[in-house]
Amino acid sequence: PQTVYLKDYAPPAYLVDEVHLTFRLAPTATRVLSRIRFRPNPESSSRDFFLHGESLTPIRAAIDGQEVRPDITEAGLTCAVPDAPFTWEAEVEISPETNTALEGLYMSRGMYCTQCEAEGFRKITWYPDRPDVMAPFTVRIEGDAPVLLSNGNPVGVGEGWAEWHDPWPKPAYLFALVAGDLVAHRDSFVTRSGKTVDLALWVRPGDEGKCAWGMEALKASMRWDEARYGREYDLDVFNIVAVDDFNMGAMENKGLNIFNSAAVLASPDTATDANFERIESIIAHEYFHNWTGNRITCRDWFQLCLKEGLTVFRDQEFTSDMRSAAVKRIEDVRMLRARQFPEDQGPLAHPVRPESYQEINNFYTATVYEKGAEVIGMLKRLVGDAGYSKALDLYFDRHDGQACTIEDWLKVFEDATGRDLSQFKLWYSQAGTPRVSVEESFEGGTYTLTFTQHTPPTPGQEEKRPLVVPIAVGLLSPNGDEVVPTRMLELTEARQSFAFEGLASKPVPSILRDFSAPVVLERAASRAERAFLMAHDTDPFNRWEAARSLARDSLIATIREGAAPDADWLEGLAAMLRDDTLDPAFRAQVLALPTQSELAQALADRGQTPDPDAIHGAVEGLKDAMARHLSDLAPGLYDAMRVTGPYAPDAEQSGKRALGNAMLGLISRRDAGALAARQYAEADNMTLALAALACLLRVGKGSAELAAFHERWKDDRLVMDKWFALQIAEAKPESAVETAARLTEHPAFDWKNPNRFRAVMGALAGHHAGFHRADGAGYALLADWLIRLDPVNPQTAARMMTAFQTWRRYDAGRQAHAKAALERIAATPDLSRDGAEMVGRMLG
Ligand code: BAL
Ligand code: ZN
Repeated sequence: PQTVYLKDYAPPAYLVDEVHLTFRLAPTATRVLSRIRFRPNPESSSRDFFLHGESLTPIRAAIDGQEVRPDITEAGLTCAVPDAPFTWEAEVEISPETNTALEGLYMSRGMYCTQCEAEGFRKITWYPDRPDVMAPFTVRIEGDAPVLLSNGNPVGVGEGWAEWHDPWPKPAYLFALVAGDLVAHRDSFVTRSGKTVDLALWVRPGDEGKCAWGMEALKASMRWDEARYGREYDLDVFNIVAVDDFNMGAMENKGLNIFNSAAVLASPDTATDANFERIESIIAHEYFHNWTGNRITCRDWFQLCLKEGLTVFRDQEFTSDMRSAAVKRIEDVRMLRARQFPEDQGPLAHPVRPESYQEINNFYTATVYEKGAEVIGMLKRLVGDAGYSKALDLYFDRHDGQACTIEDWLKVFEDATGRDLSQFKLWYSQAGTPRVSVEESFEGGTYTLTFTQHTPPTPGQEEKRPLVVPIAVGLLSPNGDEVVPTRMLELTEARQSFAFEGLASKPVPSILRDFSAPVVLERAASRAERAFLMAHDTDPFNRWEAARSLARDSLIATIREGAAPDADWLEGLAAMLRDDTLDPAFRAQVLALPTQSELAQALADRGQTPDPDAIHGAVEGLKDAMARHLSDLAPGLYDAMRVTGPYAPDAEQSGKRALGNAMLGLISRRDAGALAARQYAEADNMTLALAALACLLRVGKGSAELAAFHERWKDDRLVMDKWFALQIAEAKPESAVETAARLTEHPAFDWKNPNRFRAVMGALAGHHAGFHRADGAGYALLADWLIRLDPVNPQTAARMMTAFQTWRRYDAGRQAHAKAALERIAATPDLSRDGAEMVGRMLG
């Protein structure tokens, strides 16, 4: 396959002033008529006219009314055109019903819908399908569906047709069309300048009761973007549609967001608190793209982080404001470590702004999104809140309506703040997670911290340069008072010292507060010092982090030496749990242990080959120890966390349920699931029911409840995804593969539906000891299914191949099995470009 390089970027030869599309919908023979006004681009010296187009059946083409016969290839067409503005007209036929890849126009259970990012529009009609070609669109849809939607504002509607006009120039990847038998949950929003926007959330009949939360989240997002970023909505309508078959979480098409139904539909009895929080943040994310992505878009796909990193950062800020900033930061860092660090430390490592790709769909990664957001967060720390605001105002003023680059983005910060960002820019081009180590000294009242930074090599990047690393540090006195409040140190050299003067005694440092940079902090702090920080740090993130690192080290000591659980950590934990001044959601976070995959990486970092069974055993042992140590406390805390009154998925109630469910987890280790059975029987919401069912399965019970759950929810696809995933997640390591294999035989295992495929195969890949079973059965089962899915839906298959990215961490036996599985995928005839690139990088 062909590799595309950032360095080869060239501006488009032709620009588009206007697009008119007519769709005559039919499941296997939709006609798409296009009328596009082109003009030569004065910024380009090329006059080669090329339009992308894939899997299109040509019917006719004309220029300025004269029929033409373009040269058509698999990738698109070329044609002789006038050296002046002209009108291109074409008619093609496409088959939405047989489009299983879910890119372009496809059907999901009788409903037409589209997904055009990144390069799906070329499967709809011939077009310069690149983000730097922006144009206003007018769309006419003809079809027998009762609801016909596209981008922008409605222009007209009649029996069997509708017309839409989007006045804001946009790239083709933001095009959307939906047609089907849908019902609307409606509301409205008055913008700060007094304009009323009609809001609608479109769902299948029967799902009306799952819309209220998404709508509230939308209105909150609209309010927040006005208040925090001064960004107002710019159309008369805002539509969201829920779709069952969708590769991603959701898509920010202009004025017509399309959502995976899992990322928008929720009711208390079908969705957990975590689902509600995720929906709130995804609704916000897609809405925020209206300015960061749509009004200002990317020049090319290498700049993906320009819109994604920034929009993730904005949705993180939103959730922090709506809920608890400390808990949100902990959740985000947990996610970063679980998903982005392995990527950055393995064969799939790539910079936040990649420099080459074969298939852009493979770069919608945790690095581009989550590390991209961390880079924005660092920038904000370095320039301060006021500098950040000034830079963002300038960004919107200067670049509205443009397709931009990271250079444009950094330039607004330089112009707004006067700061030179040339070294900071390395964060965009240098892959890998930096390691920062610390030494300390204290002499004559001066306390000195000396930092050393080092980024290990990543594929294609052997040599790394020092980065600008903002390190937030506070100092505590030995009695727990904060003697130096948080100060932002800027580490710019490979080794650098920072002095704090005038101290009466040697302080205890709290380093990398609020996780001020996405690095691995290597610090040999004593257990006593970490226990002190766990009890006294004023920075909630570092309090959590101290507890977390003690738990991790306790587990590592058990795995390496069979050591008993760290008693100081257990005592510190008990003290935190008893502290009612602490937010229950925060206390629940303190109880969560590092993931088994993180422990495997921690062992590998210490030069030891991780044994998944030993890791699993140590985690189970520690949980048992927690259950014993906290046994006096757990029942009272469980009772205290009971929520009275009607269910609300807000921070307060969900925090209580999280801590109550954590207590249930501990109690059920000692009461053989008695309390869990009661909670399951009495639960009036999914958060309590699912947690109770998980506890039952964990202790080898719950088969009656599992059957009843199936009976009650067998017609609800989203709840059934939970039913599938839970059984695998809670299986013993030796039976996880068989559980997954058995579930693939279940009549409801609709493997072509991405949510259902992920529910089963994603759960298997997430079961560390089960997936990495010594006999390779986990690898083999996943490989079988990836090979089967690849020709049907390459994008979803390729994304799940990342389950193998850590394969080189393990012992020779496991490596041989994983390698054989990867080689089997690589050898599959007609493997997709998506899949070939992924396995190639992992085997490379
Ligand atoms: N743009 C793809 C989906 C998202 O990041 O919002
Ligand atoms: Zn996004």
